Amino acid sequence: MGKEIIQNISELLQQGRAKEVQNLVGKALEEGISPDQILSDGLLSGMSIIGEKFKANEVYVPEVLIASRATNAGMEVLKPYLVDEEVKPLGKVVIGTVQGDLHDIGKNLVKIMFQGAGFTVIDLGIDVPAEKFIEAIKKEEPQIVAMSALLTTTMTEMEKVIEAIKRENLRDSLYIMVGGAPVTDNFAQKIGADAYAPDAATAASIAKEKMLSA
Ligand code: B1M
Repeated sequence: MGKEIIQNISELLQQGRAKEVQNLVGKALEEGISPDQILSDGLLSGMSIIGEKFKANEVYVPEVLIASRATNAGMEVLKPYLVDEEVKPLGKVVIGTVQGDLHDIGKNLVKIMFQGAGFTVIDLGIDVPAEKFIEAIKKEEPQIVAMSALLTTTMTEMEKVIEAIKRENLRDSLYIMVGGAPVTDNFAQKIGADAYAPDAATAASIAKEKMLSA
């Protein structure tokens, strides 16, 4: 039964049926299926199938977009189960997808994992220019800045944000983390970030370790 629901979540998500995905995620939780399993085998696995089809030109941007909306809708239902409200606050994170980039599923997942680890997260959204990062850093005084990029053409924006942070003399007080499919550890080092994380859970655990050792 559990396997069937998970399979249905993945299939409905690929069809972009957000409301039904939300309902099924709720039902799966009621049936005692773990939030982690719903996330990885239902939502992310469905999104990854869409990604493969997109790459093979079997589906196009509109289909990917509605599937993404369904993924984000499903993640909203899961969020309270992935975030423990009782966790002691660890610090503040400013997060955003860099300028020119509209991908937000990975960024949203990183946000949820940060919240789950006890961070307060200020989410600047997508297509965030360097000036907006600077403005938020000055206003919110976070310990961590996290940037996401999904395109090879936008990952270079991360360096621009870091340069702007340095120009504003804010670099020393910040731990800068980067991630997203085209980003690598090498790239992170090259642009002067403090850490690269390949996935959302690793991002949260690196950030947590950093705060606990500070
Ligand atoms: Co786009 N897209 N897309 N797309 N899209 C990719 C990224 C692509 C790889 C597809 C492909 O061709 N195979 C390709 C990029 C090629 C490249 O540059 N190398 C691509 C392209 C080309 C484009 C357009 C240019 C297409 C077009 O218009 N012709 C266009 C660009 C728009 C723009 O941004 N300006 C575009 C548009 C879109 C949609 C809007 C339709 C939609 C996004 C909707 C949304 O996000 N709300 C979309 C989607 C959904 C994808 C794919 C299919 C899925 C991305 C995703 O959400 N994955 C993607 C193909 C793929 O990745 N297989 C693709 C699931 C998500 C959980 O993974 O975001 O990688 P991800 O996050 C991971 C890690 O990377 C990490 O944690 C997460 C997992 O735990 N992580 C971080 C992410 N951010 C982090 C930050 C951190 C740490 C870790 O900070 C510390």
